[in-house]
Amino acid sequence: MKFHGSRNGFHRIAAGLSMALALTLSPVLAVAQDAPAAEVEPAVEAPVAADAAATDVTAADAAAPAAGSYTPMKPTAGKGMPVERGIDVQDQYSPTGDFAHGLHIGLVWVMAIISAFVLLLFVIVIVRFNAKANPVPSKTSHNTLIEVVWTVVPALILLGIAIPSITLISKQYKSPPKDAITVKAIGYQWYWGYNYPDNGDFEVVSNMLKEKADVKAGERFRTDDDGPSHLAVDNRMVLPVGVPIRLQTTAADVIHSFAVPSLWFKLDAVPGRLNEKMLIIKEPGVYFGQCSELCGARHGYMPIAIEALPLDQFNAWVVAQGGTVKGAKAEEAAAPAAAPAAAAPAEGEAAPVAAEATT
Ligand SMILES: [Cu+2]
Repeated sequence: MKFHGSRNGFHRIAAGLSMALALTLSPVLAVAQDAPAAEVEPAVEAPVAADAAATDVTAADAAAPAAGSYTPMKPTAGKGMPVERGIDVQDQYSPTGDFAHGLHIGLVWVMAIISAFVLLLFVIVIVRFNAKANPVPSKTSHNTLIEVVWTVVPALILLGIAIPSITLISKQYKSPPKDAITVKAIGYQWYWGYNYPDNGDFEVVSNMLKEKADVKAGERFRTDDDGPSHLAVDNRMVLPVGVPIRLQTTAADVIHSFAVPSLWFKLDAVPGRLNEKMLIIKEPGVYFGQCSELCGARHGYMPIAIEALPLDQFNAWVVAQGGTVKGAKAEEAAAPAAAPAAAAPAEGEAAPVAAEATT
């Protein structure tokens, strides 16, 4: 009977292992199946861009002279991205992230001190109270003082951890103010769409950039100016710096999760639901993240790249995308955008953006 039981156990382990192997291999197989489908992707982009232009004709007009105003920012090595041999949380660029990082460091110290203390007690017991060193053991069964201490001290430690933990939770769920800029991240299988309802309701479609070896001649591929491999995208989510953003997430097909570690932001994107959280970005930069909910075969190939710009540059980018700026007329909004365009002649990179917006 016992033997039979252990055989069952063996079967269970074997089944588990083969399941794990199948899961490990499935992305590879799925990618292989997906290859022809990937070519269709650009077609998805075209109608969206056309839509954005069609809904706001004046904005599209304004976009034409502003074509050269936006040049994608070069990411800073090690900022807003994972670093080689990194063992700590990524450096934080949001106020909540700063608080959370401080708490994380504090908790690591609490854990280290408690672990060292327990190890010390073990060593004392092993050395001083083994059968050889202490042949006649004490028969003490109660010590009120020790019992009170080992109950009260851990309770105080837990209380000390609970206060900043609950503070962090409340910071993470703080509602954005009414005048916050709303941006909606929509998860698709397997890319992201960024919708700007406060800025003329245009949508940016963001796909991962492939490596040079993986694209056909003439197709765009990733360079170091775009960002690290598997994190760089063709069109980034552009956000303003220093102002509260109402970042909403939803999905069109299955559950995705919008996560950017260096901004301490993670929020599930659920079909039929609109989740929202406030985000404040402290300084300009490019911040990378990934979908963090296992969403299907190409789950690992839908990175997130946020480019944070000062508010005036963000507004100029909005106008260049064919959007509108809140509280400003189209001409006024176009003016700051047109100025840098005149100063810096359009680079090759910026041209396709303009073409997309006007087609
Ligand atoms: Cu996903």
